[in-house]
Amino acid sequence: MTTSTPPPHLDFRAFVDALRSDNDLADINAEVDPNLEVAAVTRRAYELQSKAPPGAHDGLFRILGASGGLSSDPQFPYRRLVRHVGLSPNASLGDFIDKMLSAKGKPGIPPVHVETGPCKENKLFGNDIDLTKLPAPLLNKADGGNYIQTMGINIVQHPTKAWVNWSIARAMVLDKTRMVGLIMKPQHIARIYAQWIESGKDMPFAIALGAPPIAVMASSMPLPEGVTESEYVGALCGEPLELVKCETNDLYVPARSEIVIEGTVSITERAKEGPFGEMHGYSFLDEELMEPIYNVAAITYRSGNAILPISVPGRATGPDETHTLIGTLASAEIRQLLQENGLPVLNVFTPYETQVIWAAVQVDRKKLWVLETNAEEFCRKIGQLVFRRKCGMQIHRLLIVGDDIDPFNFKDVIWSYASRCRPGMDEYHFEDVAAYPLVPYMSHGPGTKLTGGKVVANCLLPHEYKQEQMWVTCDFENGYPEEIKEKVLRRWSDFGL
Ligand code: JRK
Ligand code: MN
Repeated sequence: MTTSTPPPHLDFRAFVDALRSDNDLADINAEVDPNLEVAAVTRRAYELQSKAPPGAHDGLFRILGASGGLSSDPQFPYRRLVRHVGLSPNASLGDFIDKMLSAKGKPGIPPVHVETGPCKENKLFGNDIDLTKLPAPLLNKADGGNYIQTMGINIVQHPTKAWVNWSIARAMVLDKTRMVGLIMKPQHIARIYAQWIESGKDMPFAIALGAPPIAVMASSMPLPEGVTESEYVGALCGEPLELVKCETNDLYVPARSEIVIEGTVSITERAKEGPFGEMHGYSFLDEELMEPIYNVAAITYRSGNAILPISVPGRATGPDETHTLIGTLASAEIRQLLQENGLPVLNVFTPYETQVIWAAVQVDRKKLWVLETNAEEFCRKIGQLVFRRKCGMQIHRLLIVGDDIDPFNFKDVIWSYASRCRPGMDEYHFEDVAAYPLVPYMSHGPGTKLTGGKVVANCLLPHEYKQEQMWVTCDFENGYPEEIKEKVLRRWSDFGL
């Protein structure tokens, strides 16, 4: 193990310290109840974009909420997010996406195995394990259980291949030694779990809570099947991650994790999971999911009151990690997919205002002309690519916009959709593709639940496929010559404005 203090993107505790020095963290030393109160504080913090609230508790762990929420500094709203990957606080969402894609095409850098690390400072086995004594928070009054796992990395390995998958998938406490968690197709954890069922053996797992922030990001990104996320992180950092072996199985976890829960996921036993307040802002009362049981064999944790990170998903009036991570990282992967297929796409983004159900695809119009295509052909091609891939799973509406539109600016996106996309003729429907069953109009709407309900909306006028735009945009920026604009700006305060 290296002894020098690692940078914030490689160490969760250094990350917490960085937020504190950014004046973007509220240290709460008063006791806060994990039964709804911790979550209510966190949810309000997302919505008001106030500092990230860690709550103290008399139990084993401290709690950090809203680690991926928008920051309290209106000048740098994405500061907390870009801190995860070692970018400077003023980095934009576009810079963040560029960073997450920067290891594409590079060989992965496999992690190094170290003897021990901070996560091994304390160990609990057998009768000492009692999940019900941990401050696992109840996140919403309709929830069916206390969710200990909302921001940890779920680590599993394919039973016969070298592929080790890292992802985030929720899990709630069932009793002293058991949890139950969502294992949903087509996620990689579900693909690997299906292979364990085939093999007839329970699936070893580890959940690393308070893991290196850059690893949390890669775990929330829909990297292609077979990619070992820890190797992608190594390539992103230009150096290997340090991992340490689990106590009770052969998996490896980031040595600098706050808390590690390990054991096996049963291939036969299931229990009721949820209701859970999900990423679209609903906790459905009729949720009747039966999901696999996680049997816990050991818990290890860092000394000095280990920190349990939590996410409290909800309405994106206050964007939380299910929007800032899931949406932004899906945007990155979709951009990569379209660009590697030779399409003239500059950027892709899932506006938080749409609960990350929509993605705006920004097209380089000059390069579009060269393709000699039209709306129908172009939109169908993009829909076929995105809606048939796992990275497009969560997206139900793709908006094809021109390069006069900033996809990160929702006012731009909604203006082009409202004014350039003719209802009916400019909409290309996909009813034979896999749906995202968590979207409320799929789970609780009319029609089939598992397929369809997706559309590509063409927000380019027909002539934009061939030539320069035939309009002048009527705003201050575009509607006036430079000398008039300069004059107005010069005289602005004289006018008493
Ligand atoms: C799931 C879910 C989740 C957070 N995917 N993701 C973040 C991401 N099940 C879940 C989830 N949870 C997720 C949450 O399959 O329970 C950041 C805070 C998204 C995945 C992502 O992590 C990865 O799609 C998957 O790319 O990895 P690969 O590509 O390797 O398969 C739930 C909420 C929490 C835990 C807060 C999910 C959630 C959809 C939900 O309930 O809304
Ligand atoms: Mn994966």
